[in-house]
Amino acid sequence: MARILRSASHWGAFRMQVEDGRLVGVQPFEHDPHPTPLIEAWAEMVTSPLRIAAPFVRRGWLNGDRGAKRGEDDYVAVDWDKALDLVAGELGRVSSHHGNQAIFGGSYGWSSAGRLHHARTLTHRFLNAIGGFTGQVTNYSYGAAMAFLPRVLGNAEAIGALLTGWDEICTNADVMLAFGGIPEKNWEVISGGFGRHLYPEHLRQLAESRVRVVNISPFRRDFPEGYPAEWVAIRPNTDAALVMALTQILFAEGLEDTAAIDRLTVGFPAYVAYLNGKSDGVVKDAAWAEGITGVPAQAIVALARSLAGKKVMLTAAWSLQRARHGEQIYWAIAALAAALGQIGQPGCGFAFGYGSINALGNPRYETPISGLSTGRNPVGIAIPVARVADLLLSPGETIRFNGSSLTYPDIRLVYWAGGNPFHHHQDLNRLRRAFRKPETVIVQEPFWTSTARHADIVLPATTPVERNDIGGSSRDAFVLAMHQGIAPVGQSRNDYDIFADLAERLQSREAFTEGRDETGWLHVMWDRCRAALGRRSIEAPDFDRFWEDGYFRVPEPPAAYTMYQRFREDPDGARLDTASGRIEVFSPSVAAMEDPEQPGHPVWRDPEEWLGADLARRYPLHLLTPQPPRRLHSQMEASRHSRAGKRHDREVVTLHPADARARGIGDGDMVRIYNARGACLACAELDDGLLPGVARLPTGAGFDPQDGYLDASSNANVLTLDKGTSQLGQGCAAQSCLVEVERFDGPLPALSIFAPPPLGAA
Ligand SMILES: Nc1nc2c(c(=O)[nH]1)N[C@H]1C(S)=C(S)[C@@H](COP(=O)(O)OP(=O)(O)OC[C@H]3O[C@@H](n4cnc5c(=O)[nH]c(N)nc54)[C@H](O)[C@@H]3O)O[C@H]1N2
Ligand SMILES: Nc1nc2c(c(=O)[nH]1)N[C@H]1C(S)=C(S)[C@@H](COP(=O)(O)OP(=O)(O)OC[C@H]3O[C@@H](n4cnc5c(=O)[nH]c(N)nc54)[C@H](O)[C@@H]3O)O[C@H]1N2
Ligand SMILES: [Mo]
Repeated sequence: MARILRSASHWGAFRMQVEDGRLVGVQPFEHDPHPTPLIEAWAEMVTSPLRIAAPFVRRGWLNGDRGAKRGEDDYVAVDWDKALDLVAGELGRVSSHHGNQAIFGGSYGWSSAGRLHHARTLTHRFLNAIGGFTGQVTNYSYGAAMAFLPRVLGNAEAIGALLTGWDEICTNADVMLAFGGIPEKNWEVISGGFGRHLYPEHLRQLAESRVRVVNISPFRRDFPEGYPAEWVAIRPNTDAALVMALTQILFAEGLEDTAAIDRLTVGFPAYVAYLNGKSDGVVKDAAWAEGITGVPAQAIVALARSLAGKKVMLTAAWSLQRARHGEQIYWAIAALAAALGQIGQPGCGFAFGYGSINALGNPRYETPISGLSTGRNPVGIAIPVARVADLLLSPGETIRFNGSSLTYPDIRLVYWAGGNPFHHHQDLNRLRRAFRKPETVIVQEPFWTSTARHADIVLPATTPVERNDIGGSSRDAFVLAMHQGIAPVGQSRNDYDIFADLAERLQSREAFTEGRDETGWLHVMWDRCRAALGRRSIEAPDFDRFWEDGYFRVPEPPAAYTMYQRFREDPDGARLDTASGRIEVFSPSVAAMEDPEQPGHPVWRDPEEWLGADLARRYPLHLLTPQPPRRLHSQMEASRHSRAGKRHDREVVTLHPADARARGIGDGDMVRIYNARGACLACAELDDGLLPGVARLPTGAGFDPQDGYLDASSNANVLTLDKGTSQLGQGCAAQSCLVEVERFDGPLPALSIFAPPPLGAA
């Protein structure tokens, strides 16, 4: 019997139907109860016209232009030997003339599922093998929290690791406050590939439980329709003020849990003094919070009182900290949970991101599958990911980051594989200027993305269905065999092989490959996984059997898990990894940064671009740029499934009917969204479940720059703010963004993003 061919993506595992060497269709993984139709995009997209057919070099670069026309030029096909010689030559030149810190290889991005062929990991491994590079730390998802939360909680597990289980919440909690809701669209994906979409089960369990759910968000549909949830409509970026008022009320009314505060935290008095206005004369009470959040004071008081004495779970979407001063909301939530007294009690306390990604709150599978190590970076310089444009534009400038100083090196060469900065970064017109600064930009990609169109040398990479790999995530029960279904499309090659051949040219092949090829590494990866399972007394088969079976299922662990339970039971024996061993409501190490923005406890700082700003008179709508429901970021944007969510190939922007009426915009009208940084086009959808004054435009549309200002497509990041969350976290602050919207009656400009750029003859 022919083996079933299987593969996996960040949006789920699937089986491949291959006929005559072509991928003609896919079927969902048989154990996935709720597969997403996005998996069907594979059959369509692997041979899409947007695949990069061969290695290409930008014509102007070949003729000596070092960046001026980057992003506008045509491309010339070259053979692989020539392309690799050019790339190796440039790496060697920059390394010997300027040092390896002049090579920027952070290469942020999700790339593809599959742990071996993870392009970003391989980029780092390769660049380390040739002497290192300037890298990137933290991430776009929760960078602000990731940087500073360890100072307050001892680690960053509360954002991404194994969270308090849904079972525990549904069985034990009375109330769940969900800041940013629990939007079902985000549960399509997990990084690395996975077997099961379980969110509808969790949601049903929640609906059938007696848990009172409160969705605190500018958007009612952030909690799925048809499920019981109260909606508290709040102005974007103001949640910290609401949480501070809730905490202030608990203390003012003597409702706080003094015993838990004493046992689990340090530093409450300084915070309470601030809440009571001792340090700045402003009492952070309900009336104060109403002025900022738009939530009526009476409702705030009622909400605070309704929490006291109840078993409460507090959660917030990751989006809340992708805003100016986004650190504060997470810190304030941890403090509120401490004041309520239930941290570590079954199903209670706080944890971030239940609505942000699939599998948070699953049982603790801890599936032990991992890929290659990146090795050590001898350069030792890394910027916070979202400071990429600053890095390129301002060599020599020094910034503060999480208590340290960092000076930007002078970048001469950029190498990107597995990410799309012209999707993920903010203020793209500025990023475009930044991308014109280095001497050489190398991009390795399967598709003609906006980033590939800003490269000098473009190397075509395979997709997962063209190679063998092993996928999986620690939060899901399945280790997944990923079989090669078809031959590489066009002249594309695996990232691994590209790097191995480049390493060869730079005398580092052995360091990169350790003498192994794809098959050799897959055996090593499986054997490590099998050994780790064995240490937990879980028996797994040998490689051949695993490969034939197509997956291995990790047995169900005990479901009950609540974060901080051991710490609560024994705060001295199971100390947190903070300076005090406790939750630091006041952090001496943050206070010692002498940053005027950070007194050392949670603090309200106005996010500058928000509905309370002076700028809102000119740009009166707060633009939220959520994750797209029909794709992963920019991936598969050109597929039928993604395009079916567009109108006239533009994204849908959601507006409140009153805001639309005031601007003469009707449902289905085309609009131009603009601010001082840029403009783009979208199609209006009216929804009275959105707070007036707010607009929502999903990310992930291609970038089709016209004139340094207008994007002919709907890329939200031409509008967003390119500024760190603060000197503490330096995270992405995309959700702090004001815009104006007007009806667009003109003819729609032609889009170039759904066809390759001009490809000329040499
Ligand atoms: N305005 C705004 N912007 C945001 C956000 C927001 O909320 N608002 N969210 C941010 C967040 S959380 C994130 S994580 C980022 C995501 O940003 P990215 O991760 O950069 O976005 P992707 O579109 O997933 O880019 C992955 C790229 O890898 C390529 N790729 C896939 N497989 C392979 C492979 O095998 N080899 C190679 N070489 N390439 C491959 C894909 O074709 C794609 O171009 O966006 C951020 N940007
Ligand atoms: N389908 C799909 N799912 C995805 C992704 C994808 O591209 N496609 N990307 C994945 C990735 S990389 C990540 S990091 C996660 C991100 O997960 P999140 O950051 O949670 O996702 P968002 O969609 O940006 O935001 C969730 C909701 O928060 C609300 N919100 C925004 N700002 C505020 C605010 O200031 N206050 C309040 N109360 N609410 C606010 C918005 O209405 C939004 O719908 O999503 C993952 N899931
Ligand atoms: Mo993310």
